[in-house]
Amino acid sequence: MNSQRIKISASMMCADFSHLDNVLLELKRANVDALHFDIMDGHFVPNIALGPDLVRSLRNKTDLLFDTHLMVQNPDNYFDMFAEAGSDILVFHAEACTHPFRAIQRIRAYGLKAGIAINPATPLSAVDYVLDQIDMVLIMTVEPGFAGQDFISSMVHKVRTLRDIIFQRKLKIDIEVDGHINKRTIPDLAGAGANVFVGGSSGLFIPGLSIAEAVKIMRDSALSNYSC
Ligand code: S6P
Ligand code: MG
Repeated sequence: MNSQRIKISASMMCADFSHLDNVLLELKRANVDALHFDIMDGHFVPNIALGPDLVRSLRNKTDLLFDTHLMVQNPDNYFDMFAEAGSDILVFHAEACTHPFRAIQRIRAYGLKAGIAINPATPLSAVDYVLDQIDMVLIMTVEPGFAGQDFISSMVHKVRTLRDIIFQRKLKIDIEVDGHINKRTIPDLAGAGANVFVGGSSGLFIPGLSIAEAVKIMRDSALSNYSC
């Protein structure tokens, strides 16, 4: 098993914004692999969150990988601003994008990695034809839009099916899971083949637990159950 494939991505929407410098320091010390930026436009999802200014201001402070999750309609309109702000991977939703091949080409033209996200009720067939073009599939394990929601357990089967397809086609694609990711849900997800885990209010930013302790719990659960 390749332990380097396991990555913990911190959902910045769930961080304490009144102490962002400290949070960043703690995340770095805890050896998280990436910062996950939830971009919400109030149309694709019924919430508004984060924007390019936050991404840009944190880009000056850390070299962690920036994982930008675009929960927006017409994501193509936002690639420029989030590429310029300092994202390393741009992840757009299959449901929001009419021309995914073109979108991927545009992301690549910025020299960035490309990922596609799918909502819980969206079948894997939505990404089937672009699988050999992308670096990551993000399987939403809650409906996008809010932190603190219940896990949709049928997503474990979706992850396993995707892992099998990736294996059969001999592709190298990360499988990211996002939504109620914590020590209770990671074992099944890692066992099914997920390797990038977004830590939010239930897994990483937990009152009474340090970020370092929370990251260690998440990583250990993933490492001891991962099956690729
Ligand atoms: C949800 C968003 C997520 C959340 C994260 C919160 O729309 O894409 O990245 O920030 O899921 O974590 P939790 O543990 O509160 O579900
Ligand atoms: Mg997200």
